[in-house]
Amino acid sequence: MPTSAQKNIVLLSGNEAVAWGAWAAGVCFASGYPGTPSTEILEALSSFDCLEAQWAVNEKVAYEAAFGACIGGKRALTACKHVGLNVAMDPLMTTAYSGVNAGFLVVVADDPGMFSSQNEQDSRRIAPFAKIPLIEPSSPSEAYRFIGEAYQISEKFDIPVLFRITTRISHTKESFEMDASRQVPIRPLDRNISKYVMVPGHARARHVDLEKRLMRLQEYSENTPLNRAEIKDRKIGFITSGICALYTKEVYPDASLLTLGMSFPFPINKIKAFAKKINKLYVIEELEPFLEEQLKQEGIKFIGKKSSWRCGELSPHAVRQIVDQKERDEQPMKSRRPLLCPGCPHRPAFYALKKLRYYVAGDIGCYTLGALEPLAALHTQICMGASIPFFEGIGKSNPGQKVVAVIGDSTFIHTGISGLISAVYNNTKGVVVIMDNATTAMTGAQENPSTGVTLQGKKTKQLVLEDICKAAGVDWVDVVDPYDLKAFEKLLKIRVEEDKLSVIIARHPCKIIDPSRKPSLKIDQKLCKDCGLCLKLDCPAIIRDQKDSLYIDKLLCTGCGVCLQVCNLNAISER
Ligand SMILES: Cc1ncc(C[n+]2csc(CCOP(=O)(O)OP(=O)(O)O)c2C)c(N)n1
Repeated sequence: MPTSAQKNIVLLSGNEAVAWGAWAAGVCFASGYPGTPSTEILEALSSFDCLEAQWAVNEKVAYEAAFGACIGGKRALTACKHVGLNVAMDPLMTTAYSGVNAGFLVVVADDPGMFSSQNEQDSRRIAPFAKIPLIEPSSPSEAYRFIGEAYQISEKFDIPVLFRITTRISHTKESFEMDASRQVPIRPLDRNISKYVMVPGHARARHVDLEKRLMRLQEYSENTPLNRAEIKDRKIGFITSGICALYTKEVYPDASLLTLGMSFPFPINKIKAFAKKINKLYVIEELEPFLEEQLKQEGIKFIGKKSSWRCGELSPHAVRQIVDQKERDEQPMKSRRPLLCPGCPHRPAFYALKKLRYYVAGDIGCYTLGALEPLAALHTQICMGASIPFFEGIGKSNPGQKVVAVIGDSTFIHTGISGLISAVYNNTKGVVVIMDNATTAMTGAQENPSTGVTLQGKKTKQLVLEDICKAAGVDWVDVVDPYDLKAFEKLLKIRVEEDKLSVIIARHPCKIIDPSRKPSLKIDQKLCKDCGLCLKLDCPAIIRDQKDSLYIDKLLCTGCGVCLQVCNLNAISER
């Protein structure tokens, strides 16, 4: 939001800057699926009434809906985290061939250091693979400015543009002057069949055309001010991109610097010209040696980083160490142990699963924390939607082993439904638990089709999970409140013993969206024998005092009553 009427000085995070940049560039349609660190881009776009901003069920659908808007003649955008881009790879690869009508941006937020991700893939490599240009801002203000430029590139060269940021840019705030005016360039709906119907005959021609477009983009990359050389001290110089440009500037303010805001197609002549002027040339980049490899190919002499720096995030300190040719020596970051919130409905479900000693094929969401001690009741988590297919494969390869799949409501809708249909089709037996907390909690409680509300707060048709499961052909579909531990455990035991495929929907709203509380509980010290059973719930409200006795923290306790059901000695009661 502008904070000064005269100068429009704003303080924005990188994600907000992307949204404002897109707004100023006339974006009319934006679609995404939540994923840290990219989530706030769509959330910020949702506040503009002049455009359509949507959560899609997954990144592939988001990409395709936004691309549809681009064919329709409106500037469009899709945003996701790095692993989300993997889900959207299918349309991404072929829309490079077809090209665009109105401008189309794919904003991807990588997560070096894996603050909230299952891998730290370097999405820059996707640009040459998909043959699309790559834009990398190094700050929120650049993110704002580069968006407009990226749309022009997309339209001029008839191509989707990959706009890559990282956690540090997404979540860092910068104050800068913003030209808060909006221009909306619109094109007519494109009816060019040979461009948008990628049958082999058309696609062959579009591939040839894509190579020509890339050659023109190469020339553009050599001359664009997005790639900027600052010649200062010629004894030492750096080639860098993204947030690393800021780190390098901070540590070596007097050095020469070539910052690549458009790092694919690689501006090789500009780089050669820069390298010639510099005595000692360094390449500073996070994760993969993406720039280094290009320089090596061209025989340009430079000093790069040791391979230990391929893992994890960089920092100004890291830049100094890379220049000193040191190995990464940082100790792993000490962080607070993650755990489920007090009153989280996932907790009792995992308590029961652990007690029954089933093998649990898990998925990604808050419920993945069920893998941590003392619950330790979730045995796999690789990518979104993998739980049900894993459950199928593990069960079929281990007859006799009781295997259960566990998946959240948002993840089920994302890519779980297809796994369930496949399990039904292939005569799979066993129990799938859908942990329905009525929100996408992991990424900050976003709406999804089962909540019946859109990103822009409009009421919509609510997806009924039990109807979907029944329609998929599941034999038994039950709904149970996991707060009722006994009922949940009993049902689970019954269904696991049956030679059928069943779904149990463990339904209770997340405490973030329903912060209501009951009176807090207390432990009667006279009855408590410190057997440790309640501690197995891993509830943050159950704490040891200085005398080593257990007590329940009044402020943290939500009164969910799960510990009360677990205690065999009736030592827990209402306050
Ligand atoms: C492909 C992909 N997209 C997005 C994410 C980010 N993400 C992780 S879990 C999750 C959804 C969690 O919601 P839900 O399944 O309802 O479980 P909850 O957190 O509410 O327990 C999201 C969006 C991801 N890890 N991978």
